Amino acid sequence: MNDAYAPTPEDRFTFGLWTVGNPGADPFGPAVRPKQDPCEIVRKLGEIGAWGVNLHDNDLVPFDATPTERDRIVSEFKKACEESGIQVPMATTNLFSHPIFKDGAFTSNNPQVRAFAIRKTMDAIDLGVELGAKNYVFWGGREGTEVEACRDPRTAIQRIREGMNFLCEYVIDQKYDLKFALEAKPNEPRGDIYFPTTGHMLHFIETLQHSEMVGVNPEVAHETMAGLSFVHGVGQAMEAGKLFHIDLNSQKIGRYDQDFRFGAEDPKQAFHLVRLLEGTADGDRWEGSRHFDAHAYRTEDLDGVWEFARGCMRTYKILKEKAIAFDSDPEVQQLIAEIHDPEIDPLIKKYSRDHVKKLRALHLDADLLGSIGLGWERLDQLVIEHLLGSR
Ligand code: GCO
Ligand code: MN
Ligand code: MN
Repeated sequence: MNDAYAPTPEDRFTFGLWTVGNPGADPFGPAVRPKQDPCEIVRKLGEIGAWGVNLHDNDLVPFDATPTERDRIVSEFKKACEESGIQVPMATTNLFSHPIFKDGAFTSNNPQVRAFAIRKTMDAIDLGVELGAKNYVFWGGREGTEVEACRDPRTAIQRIREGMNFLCEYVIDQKYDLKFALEAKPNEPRGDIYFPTTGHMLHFIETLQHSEMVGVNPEVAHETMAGLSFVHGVGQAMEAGKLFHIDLNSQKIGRYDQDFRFGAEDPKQAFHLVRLLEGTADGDRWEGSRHFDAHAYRTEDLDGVWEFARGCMRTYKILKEKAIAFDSDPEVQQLIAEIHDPEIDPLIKKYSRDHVKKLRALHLDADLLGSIGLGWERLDQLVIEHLLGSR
């Protein structure tokens, strides 16, 4: 069957070992699905048409593996990836599961814990590079507090900066072709996590020694938890040339981190996101991985997991088709056509005394301008009609 929504390598769809491998445990109950072997996951990803797999160090190599065990596991995994045509575009470090990280990794008050975190990350970077990763994600899940009195937030920020500067130097010194992508989250598992949003991250990055090699990895669920527009956050990262990676999933506002199948909640926001990433309205297509950092509902068995994975990709491609149709709709184009005013445009683009003089002399009728309807009701109705398939 010729399926227009069948994923292709150009779609750049990736999943984490921890996402399709998620066994469904939550704080109130244990796993409901068997643990899947990483090589099996890779084979299955190949079958369903994904492009890549991403991993934390310990998704593949157990925390206490010996160097010999590590090498054996890695070489088997590489073989499975090659045989399945699966890339490893991103890797990351688990700096949150082991009790040593219970009060943070890079932000811990104990220098021994901070040293351990840096060393573990260097090893995990080596692993990622060995597997071919070009992006390295930092999600500071435990970098936060419940007891605010334990540390000055400025100290926490300085410690993370030192950690990032150290690890950037490590990558440069090793001559690795690797970029860092920082992932924000407002809370969970900590009461409050440092750098709660992508916007906080974007500023922090500019304070790093090698800011050119550091960008962001925004996640739908995390910005939605904070009640923010994900599309605006991603747009700002793209405009700054700092969107290095993206975590796609879905989430109801004001809840815990739900990590639902892409598009499961708020398909309208998902539509606007796909439209932005694919550049169907304006601007270039973003060429990075479309990574699904999500997992199947706890109600599912393994069949349900693969149904979930196919659903993420399929919904993305359906939304892409909708975005193309929407942006080629003449009525849409007419409604959002940019208004050009050859007299005014140059005046407000750049300050000069002459421009100030000309601006002051302009006749601008505030009441008239304020009385013009913009047609956004119609525009949004067109969004809905395209989405619901009646246009
Ligand atoms: C979460 C995060 C993680 C990270 C992953 C990679 O809230 O659990 O989104 O899934 O993305 O650890 O750094
Ligand atoms: Mn994530
Ligand atoms: Mn998440």
